[in-house]
Amino acid sequence: MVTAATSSYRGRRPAAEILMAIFMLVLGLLSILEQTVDCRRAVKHRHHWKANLIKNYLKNHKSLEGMVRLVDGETEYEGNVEIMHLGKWGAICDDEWDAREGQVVCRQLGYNGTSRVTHNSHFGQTARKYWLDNTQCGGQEMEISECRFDSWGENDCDPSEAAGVVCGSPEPEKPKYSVPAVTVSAKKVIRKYRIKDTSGSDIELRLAGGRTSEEGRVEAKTNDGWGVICGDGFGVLEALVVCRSIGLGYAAAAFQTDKFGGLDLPVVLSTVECAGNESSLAGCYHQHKATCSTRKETVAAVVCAREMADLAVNVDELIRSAYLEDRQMYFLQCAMEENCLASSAYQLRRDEIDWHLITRRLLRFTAKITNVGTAPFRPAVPKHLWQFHQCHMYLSKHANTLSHRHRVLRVGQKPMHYHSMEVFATFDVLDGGGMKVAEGHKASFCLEDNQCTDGAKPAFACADYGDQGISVNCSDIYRHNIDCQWVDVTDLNPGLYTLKVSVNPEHKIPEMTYANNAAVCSMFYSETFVKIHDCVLQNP
Ligand SMILES: *[C@@H]1O[C@H](CO)[C@@H](O)[C@H](O)[C@H]1NC(C)=O
Ligand SMILES: *[C@@H]1O[C@H](CO)[C@@H](O)[C@H](O)[C@H]1NC(C)=O
Ligand SMILES: *[C@@H]1O[C@H](CO)[C@@H](O)[C@H](O)[C@H]1NC(C)=O
Ligand SMILES: [Ca+2]
Ligand SMILES: [Ca+2]
Ligand SMILES: [Ca+2]
Repeated sequence: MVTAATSSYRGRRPAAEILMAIFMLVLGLLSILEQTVDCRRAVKHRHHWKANLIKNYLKNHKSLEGMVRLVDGETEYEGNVEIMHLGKWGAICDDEWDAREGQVVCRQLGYNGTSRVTHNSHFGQTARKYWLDNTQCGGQEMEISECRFDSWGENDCDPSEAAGVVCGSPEPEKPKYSVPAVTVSAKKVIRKYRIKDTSGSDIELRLAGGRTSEEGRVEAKTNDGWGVICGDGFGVLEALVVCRSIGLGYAAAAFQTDKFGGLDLPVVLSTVECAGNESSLAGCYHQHKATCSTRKETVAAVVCAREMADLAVNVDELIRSAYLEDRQMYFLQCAMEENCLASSAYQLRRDEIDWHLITRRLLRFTAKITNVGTAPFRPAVPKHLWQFHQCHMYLSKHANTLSHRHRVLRVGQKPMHYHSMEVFATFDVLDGGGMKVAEGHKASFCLEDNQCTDGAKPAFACADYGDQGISVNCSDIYRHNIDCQWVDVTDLNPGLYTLKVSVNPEHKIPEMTYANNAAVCSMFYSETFVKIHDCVLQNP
């Protein structure tokens, strides 16, 4: 039987901060001792000694503060990202970790662009505390610490959520490390191999070590015989392919763990990466050499289920409802607290005295999200961990801000973590080259049945702390007039763009398929109006 328990990382002070406090306390005690014990000593000398100590401490801190490095990669251009804060290295959580963050990290390291960003502890589980979570860069920052993020150390992530990057090789004119030219060009190739090309197209799979036949560690039979899959990078998309290919339906959970045993078995596949729609694991990618690079070794494990939720974005509602609104920043202050405006708005608030009189241009639309699956969609959040956001108290719908959630599944003695979903939907505007030029950020949400069809009865309602979720054949509707239900397009020039509305974009909550989770539409934007048309559904 599976029982749920909870824990929250909120309110825990960073150890380094405590050390700093102790350091200051000791300094204070020293100065009191000095004053009482050694009265005749030269006052000047004493002050000099103390000032130097503090000055050096701060100087050392300053030069290292915000520094980044890549760890556990095969080359120096790749790895999990770690950042220095208060004299201590920490990891970065993969929530909202995407191309822009990768770009900033690689630039900060002096490398030539990002090849890709990685999630789910692709380069191994981290043993470090997370310094950053929910990072949001504009892309032009020189250092990742200049981007917006939850405050230092505040996070809801477990060790299997480390963020990583694969950077391009250093620019020839200013190489940061002296690497032989031959090596540099060789390292530019991203090593990605289809499993069927290297380990055979007939990968047999089975589950073992679970309490039911629907759960357990994943065992695979390749040319090397039966063995386990290394846990590095293993997530919901990979679990979905595993459950599908052994005929057990859909993935209800993916784990990087040793709770189902298997550490004594040979590793036959590692760093497996799927798109989620493959019919067999053979269609997925992996690292050619099957090794677990991790300090803490884990194997891939899954829980499968026959019935599953499946969210889909309603395209007609999107096309029908889109319009532009110009709004003064005075009225957008709550929205700013929730990171719902573009970076330039925050810059204005810093730099301009009359910032609250400046208007922003918002592309507003209604997002209707329907559950077309066979099981209710539930955010993995127990009710008592919901946070109540003061700014949103006046709204009848969306009264709760759901963030900092943590759900723990207990197997045997030790807890295992379900990933939480902080971002329910994302709204992006892309230019002709596929570059993100504007984005909406929807951290605050409340899931409920606003409209049901095919005889389904609404079961979820947010009012009065009701249960949250979306029932089968019901839709959750975010109307165009709700706070943050927009993309801030102030910085956009008139022209042709692509609007992309994605739901459950980071695959944090299991679904039947993610192929219907993003509506990708053409967008015509002029000085005075916007037209959304020709939408297709695809992967987020
Ligand atoms: C750096 O990136 C630019 C643009 O992407 C490319 O033209 C150039 O060849 C790259 N340099 C190296 C050394 O990879
Ligand atoms: C899976 O989805 C990708 C796009 O995300 C697509 O290119 C590919 O053809 C799909 N594969 C299958 C087997 O449907
Ligand atoms: C949902 O709608 C489909 C299609 O109309 C129907 O077959 C199914 O029974 C409905 N399920 C529920 C739970 O209402
Ligand atoms: Ca981000
Ligand atoms: Ca987070
Ligand atoms: Ca879906």
